[in-house]
Amino acid sequence: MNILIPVLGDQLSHNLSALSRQNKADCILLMVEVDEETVYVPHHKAKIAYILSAMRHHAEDLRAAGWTVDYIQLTDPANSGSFTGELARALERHSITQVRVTEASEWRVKAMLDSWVDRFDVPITILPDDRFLCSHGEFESWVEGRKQLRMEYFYRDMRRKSGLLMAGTDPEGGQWNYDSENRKPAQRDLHMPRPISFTPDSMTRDVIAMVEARFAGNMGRTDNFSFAVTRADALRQQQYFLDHALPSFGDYQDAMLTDEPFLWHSILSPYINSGLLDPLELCRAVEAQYHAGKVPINAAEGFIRQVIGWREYVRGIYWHAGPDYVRNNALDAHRPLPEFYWTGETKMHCMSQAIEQTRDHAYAHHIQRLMVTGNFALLAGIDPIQVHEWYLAVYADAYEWVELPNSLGMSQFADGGLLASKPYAASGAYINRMSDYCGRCRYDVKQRMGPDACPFNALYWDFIARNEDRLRKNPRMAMPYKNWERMQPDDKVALRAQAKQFLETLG
Ligand code: FAD
Ligand code: DLZ
Ligand code: SF4
Repeated sequence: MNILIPVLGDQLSHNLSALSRQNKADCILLMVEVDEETVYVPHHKAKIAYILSAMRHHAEDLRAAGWTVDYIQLTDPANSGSFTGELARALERHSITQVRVTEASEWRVKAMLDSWVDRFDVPITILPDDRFLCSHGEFESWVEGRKQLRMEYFYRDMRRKSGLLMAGTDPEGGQWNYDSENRKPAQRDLHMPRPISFTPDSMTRDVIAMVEARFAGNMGRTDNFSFAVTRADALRQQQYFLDHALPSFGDYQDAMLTDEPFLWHSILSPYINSGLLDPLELCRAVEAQYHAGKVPINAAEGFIRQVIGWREYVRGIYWHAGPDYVRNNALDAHRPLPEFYWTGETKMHCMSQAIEQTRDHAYAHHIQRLMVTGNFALLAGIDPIQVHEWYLAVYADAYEWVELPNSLGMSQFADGGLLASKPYAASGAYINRMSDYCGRCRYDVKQRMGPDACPFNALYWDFIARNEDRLRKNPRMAMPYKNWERMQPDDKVALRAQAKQFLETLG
């Protein structure tokens, strides 16, 4: 045996590039649970439990497939606490002539892997991660010569490249994008699908006990832990989604309902991002459901757009924008993140719903992240780094490459429009249209002024006024600025005073 292959916590795929075409008898796979990964943000307890349990189960699967796996647990007394320290120890334990590793998914870990090349006296090969449709080079070629980077055009190229939902050179159904058919509000439905609840086995229970002991102060619950932690179970959730939720996914993609955290969403992102599920295989299965006449085009296209469109696009933006992307603060927002983001203790029903389900399930769907918690932070002028660190901590699917462009770019417009053509800023009317939250709220979504007024309303106009110099020239913001201009000066002053008064209560 002479090849050492580190397998990171988001590389839990049997077809990982570092493993490809290797003779199993020549290789030792190294998997390590390390402090530095568990503390770079205060991860949700269920997120840590999910990743570590999925790692332990994957190590078993790899062994069953004939690989030798050297696995170091977090509580191992000799554990150095870092990927680099564990590589050094493994090189001492084994007689190794080369190291192969699939590239890291984020800048922080990339810098670490790059440093190994000079640091260790053994050849180190870093391979591209080919679990994505678009390579780094391909994305850079797409960027070249473009004034604006817009997801829609990138997505069309990915459709052509993958052949997904294509009828020759034309899009299936005649349209590239059925987004306008993805915006129905939902009605409560007794037959609504629920994600499968996987009962923790003894390995997962051990991890949960360790997490509860070691990360007691972190946000979240584990007593209701029900994630799949193996590829086999993740495939069961995939099949459940295809059969039960996908048919209505398109219609209700943007909808929100009280005490219904999952609706018709797939709840597959933790499995896709850690490697248990293959995104392209999933998209082909979605396409097959469409061709079999089991799901409408707006569902199949809507889903495939999220995966080969948005997911690939945000990864491209992350690497294109560089390691300093995180420092962007185009709207000059500096307010600290309110404490209720961690507790859910707020009278705004939409916010408490989104945050409480985040605490309970390490999950919120896209519109809750973008138009409730994200929108509130944007309107209130919360420091984008604090917003980013919150999203990175609290969701089971959160890794910086996918979370940062979504939070800092799409939701906070802190990159000044590199990713999104306009800020996703909205008053209470949007939340009222897409949910049943407002009917159950202490505030009145129709009021703009006074103690019962929905805070989103005055905050929205305050955001518009505060950012006039930065946003007025954006053609997609013409309408809000026209409406702001039409308002009576006294109303403008009163709205801004109402917003100021509310913001002061945030502490
Ligand atoms: P579905 O609604 O069933 O969608 C299907 C799949 O499409 C998802 O599993 C995911 O793989 C992909 N997808 C959908 N939208 C996006 C998107 N905008 N970017 C990338 N992939 C997408 N997604 C993450 O995977 N990790 C994150 O850390 C993350 N942070 C986010 C932060 C903010 C502020 C916002 C607005 C969005 C974020 N997203 C993130 C995108 C999206 O919210 C989640 O992918 C989705 O909610 C996951 O739930 P699901 O699997 O049920 O998704
Ligand atoms: C998120 C995470 C956590 C909490 N713990 C570990 C760990 O102990 N070991 C590991 O290999 N990976 C972990 N991860 C996922 C890593 O942060 C992720 O694989 C890196 O970000 C790779 O870029
Ligand atoms: Fe949220 Fe305002 Fe509706 Fe209350 S009234 S749920 S605060 S949007």
